[in-house]
Parts: sequence; structure tokens; C-alpha cells
Amino acid sequence: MKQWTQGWLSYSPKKDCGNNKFLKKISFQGFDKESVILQNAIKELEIGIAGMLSVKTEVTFEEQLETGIQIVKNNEIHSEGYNIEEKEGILTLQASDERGMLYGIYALLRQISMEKSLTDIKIAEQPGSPFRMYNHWDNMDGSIERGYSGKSFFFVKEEVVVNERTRDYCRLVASVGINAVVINNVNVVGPATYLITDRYLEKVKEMTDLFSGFGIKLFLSLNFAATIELGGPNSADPLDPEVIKWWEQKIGEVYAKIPNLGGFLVKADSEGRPGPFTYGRTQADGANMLADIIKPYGGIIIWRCFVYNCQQDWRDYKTDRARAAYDNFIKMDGDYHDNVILQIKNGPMDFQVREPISPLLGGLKKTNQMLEVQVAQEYTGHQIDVCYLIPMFKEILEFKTYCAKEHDTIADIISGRTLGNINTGFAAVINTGNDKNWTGNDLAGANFYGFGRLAYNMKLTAEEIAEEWIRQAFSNDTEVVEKVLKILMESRATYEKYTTPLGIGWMVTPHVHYGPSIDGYEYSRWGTYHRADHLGMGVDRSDKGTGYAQQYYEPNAAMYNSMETCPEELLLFFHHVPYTYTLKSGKTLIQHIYDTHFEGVEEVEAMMASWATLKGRVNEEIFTVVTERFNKQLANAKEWRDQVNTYFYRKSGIADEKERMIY
Ligand code: GCW
Repeated sequence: MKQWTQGWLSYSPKKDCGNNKFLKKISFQGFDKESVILQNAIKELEIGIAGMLSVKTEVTFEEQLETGIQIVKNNEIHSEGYNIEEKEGILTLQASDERGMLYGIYALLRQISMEKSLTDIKIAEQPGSPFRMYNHWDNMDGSIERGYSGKSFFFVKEEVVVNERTRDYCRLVASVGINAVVINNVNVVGPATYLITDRYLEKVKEMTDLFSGFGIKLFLSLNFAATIELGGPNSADPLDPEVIKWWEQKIGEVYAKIPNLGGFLVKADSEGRPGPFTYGRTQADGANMLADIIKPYGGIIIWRCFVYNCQQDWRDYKTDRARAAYDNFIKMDGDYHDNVILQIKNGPMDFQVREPISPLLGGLKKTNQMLEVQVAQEYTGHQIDVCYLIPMFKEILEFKTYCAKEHDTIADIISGRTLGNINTGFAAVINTGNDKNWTGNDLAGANFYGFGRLAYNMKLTAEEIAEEWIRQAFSNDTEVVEKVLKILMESRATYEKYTTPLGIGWMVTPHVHYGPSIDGYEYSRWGTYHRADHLGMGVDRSDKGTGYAQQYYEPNAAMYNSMETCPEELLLFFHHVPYTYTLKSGKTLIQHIYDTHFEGVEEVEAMMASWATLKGRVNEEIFTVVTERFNKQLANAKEWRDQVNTYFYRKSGIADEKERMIY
């Protein structure tokens, strides 16, 4: 049970690997004994070591050890980073601050959990990005927008909840190096508007303090029209002196109670949410107004760039939703104040299984930027279908934008290397809920774990992260490690094969976003079209089409602009392509669609067969939950395969060369 409910921190018994000898005595040097982070770190060490190796540890302070673990403050280590080194029986962990010390302790526990020897160990890690953040889309009534793991554990029936699970959550989060969390949905409606009022501040403070003890800054999503909804001035115009005065007072009240609050996340002028555009003001006017007020308290305003026209006419071929974030934000590059960070979704559309990288990232050259990805599997299988997302996040980080002569990848931009700034970050809409195993499908735990590890150390490979997680959360049994690793590493490609082809995206059941509905959004207002006719499909985003490709720097713009040089996996995103067009594989587009959809289903069957052999080798609850999900995934994959293939057969009139279709 513990293994099922505690994720990668279950601390179940492990092989000694010669590690016991280091663990009997641990001495802290130079750290404040009274600090809550230190107290929490000690507790974690004690339960971890007792659980895994049945050793009882003695903790001392300022003692020079002959053998054991010394945890030493050293101001030369990078902030939030740590060094671990073993020499002649002494294992030294050095950090310059408490977060680094805590992360180092979790790294030690990770080694023990993975049954790696601590003898001769040498590890040095430092954070890839200053803000490493989970965004929760939890509503105050306990529901979670795009949540697939049960209900909220932050809010129950419009009350803020702080309990043992909140603490366990902090442990999981801190153990992977996350240092900031937004607890409520970016769509702030109803009671969530009141989170910044006396009705909730006490409870939010309690949670903020608990988080602080694990080095995590708590942030709140804000309703830009809170002035109106909370009985202030009847306007949300960011340049109206009455509005400004109201916010000064409100933010003053909030920080008087919660001085360690991180700041606010704002979704404005987006999908029906109010914002500065309503008053003829710019996004910068809105963000800066709040940022100036919060600045004296050390707070940050994170401003989302998900601003687009969601009332589009499908007959209109000129308007392109993909262009929206760039068009809406590029003009004001340089106008945003220092403590504003623009939070930009990885792709120009919305978290599809395959999208190009948003040209706004790096398009902005004078503005703080934070990358937003979605770990919650809204468009990638609802945590029913397995879809390990870290390989996709790696691709995003490694993308070369050409925004500068050097340091021009997305990883560079969000680490601050490109612009030399410190207010940058990496955020994920996270996939947790009150399901016992946190993530619905246990295999989705790899994404919960993996995002944090990757944000902390962007050099880790997707395989390394997956293997760390499997060993800690499932087992060190080689067969388990190898088989689960293979399933995870292939899962995204498989998902992509049986769903939407070559970057076109969507074709999902409207609103729910699970299962196929090829024309579900085709004649809607959402700007998400595949434009399939009897000759071909795809959206022309070249200079002859919507011109979206021109939002990139060269040579990317030219590469995407031409059908010949466009990366094939994005072909239909950028071009309207005939079904008879020959791909690099030598297959026609239509045959490629048929083949990949058959392959996708076969791959799910192979994964299931491999998983079935692990009965008895992984925890029983995990085995059962994952098996159930696989059964559903297979049904989903078949439905996608048959609907997509039949649809395009009917449109094109071109039969499958292998004569597999009978519909
Ligand atoms: O894709 C959309 C989701 C909405 C979400 C929105 C956003 C929180 O379907 O549920 O709202 O993205 O990112 O704001």
C-alpha cells in the first residue's frame, strides 16, 4: 500500500550496497539549527534511512566526523545547488543555502533508493531555471479543470485544506527540486476570487508556511476583475487611479498576513476571462500595474500569453489562432517591468501531442519568459493512455530559436543565459489529484516526477529520468526497469501514431478532449481546423497562407515555409498537403496515415503484453490500476485508428494498399 500511495518516496527496504556505514552519524555544519527546512530535511533523512536500510541515524551539529555524512554550508556553491563527494569514509554534502541542502539530501536518498553505492560518489547539480513551478488547475469546489486523478486535495467544498497529504505533497515536490506552486486554477471564478480576502487568508497563510518549510513559494491565480467582484470600483481598468488604489490596499493586506507569498499568476483577456483589452489597455499596462504594487513585497507577477480570438469563424482562412500569442505580445517587448514574467505555452496552439515551438519564446528579446507545458494529459490520453512526456519536453528545451548568436535554445532562454535575467522559469500544469496514487494511472507518476527533475537539471536525458523514477517508485528489479522503461520511452510516439497525424492536432471529442471526433472542432469557433477535403489536408501557414511561419527567425522561417524542408512530423501543421504527396519514407501521405494508425494499435498491444509479464514483480495495486488503464487505452486506440482511417478513406477515395479496411 505504502508503495502505491507514497510515489517515489515510499522508502521500502533496499539492498545495503555498502551504504549503511555512512548513515549512522550525520553532522550539519554552518546551517541554522532552528530552520524549518533543516528540521524537515532531518525528518526525511531519518524516515528514509530507517525505511530503506533499517538504520537509526544520530544527527549532530558542528561536529567533525571520522566517518559518516557531513552536511556543510559553503557559499561558493551555486544557489539551490549542491555537491556530494565521498572520500575515505566521509561523505560530504555541500550547499550554499537551505534549498540546496534539502535537494542534496533528497539526492542522497535517491541514490540509496536506487541501490547505488555511495562509496566514491561524486554528484554536483544546480538548477536549470530559477522558477521551477507546478500550476494546479484546482477549483474551490474540489473539481480540477483537466484533472484526471480524482479531486483536489487543496480545496474541498470551498474550504482550503491543509493536512498530512499537503505535507506529503510538499515532500514529493521538494524532492524533485520544484520551488514554486500555484494552488488554484487560472480560471478564477466564484469563491476563488475570495482567496485574497479575510475569508481565506488565514488558511492560505498556513499552507504558505508549510510550503516554505520545503523551500516552495506559494502563488495564487488572480481574477483581473477582482475589483468589481469584491465590491471595489466598478472597473478593472489598470490605468484608473481608483482601481490602482484598490489593488494597493488589497495587495498590502495580503502581504501583511502572508509576507512569504510568491506572487500572482494571471490569465487575462483569454477564453472569456476579463483583462486590460476590455478597457482599451495593453497586456503590459495590466501586468505592470500589478507588478509595481507587488514589487515592494518582493512579489512576482506571472502573466499568461494564452490570448487569442476564441470566436473565430471557420470560414475565415486569414485569421490563424497559431499567430495569436506572438501577435498579441511581441509589440510590447521591453515594456514589461522586471518583476513580470510572461508565461508562454510551448506551442502556438494548445498542448497537442505535436506542435512546433511557440515563436514568442525567444521572439521576445527584452522580456522575462517562462515556458509552460502540460503534464496533465488533457490532449494526450487523460492519464488513461500512457504518454511519457519528458522526451517531448526535452525536444522543446533543445529547440534552437536563432534569437541570439549563442545561448539561443529554449533551455537557454528560460535559464536566463540568453538575456542575463533572473526572473525566468519553467512551469507545468500538473497532473495530481486526491487519487491514492496521486496521478490516476501510476505510469503518469513518471511525468509528475520527471517534470521536476528536468526543470532542475535540464541535462538529464528522458531515459535517465524515467529510470530513476521506475527504480524508486516501482522496483530495482532489472526486468521491471527494462520493460517499464521501454513502455515509457515509446509511449508518446505510439500515442501520436494512433491519434492525429503529422502535427495537425485536435480531431478530439469537443470539450472532453478524449477520444476521436475528426470534425468535432472543424466547424467551430475555436480556430482549430484540419481543413481536409477530397484532395488533401493541413493548414497552409506559409507565406502564401496565414504567414505564421514568418514569425520565426531565419533559418527556421524558411525551413517551415517550404514543404520540402519542413520537418515531416509537422508537415500538416504548416502545409495543406495532397493525399498523394510522397513522404521521405516513399509512402504517400494517405498510406502513411493508414499505416501509422495500424502500427499505433499494435504497439499498444505489445506494451500490454509486456506489462502483463510483470505481475508479481510490481506492487499489486499498481499492477491492477495500470492493467485496467491499458485495457481502456487499447479500446481508445482502436477507435482512433478506425475513425481516422475510415474518415480519410471516405474523403479521399484512396484505398489502403494493404487492404486492411473493411468499413
Ligand atoms: O486548453 C485550454 C483548456 C482549458 C484551460 C486553458 C488555459 C484553464 O482546455 O481548460 O483553462 O487551456 O490554458 O487557460
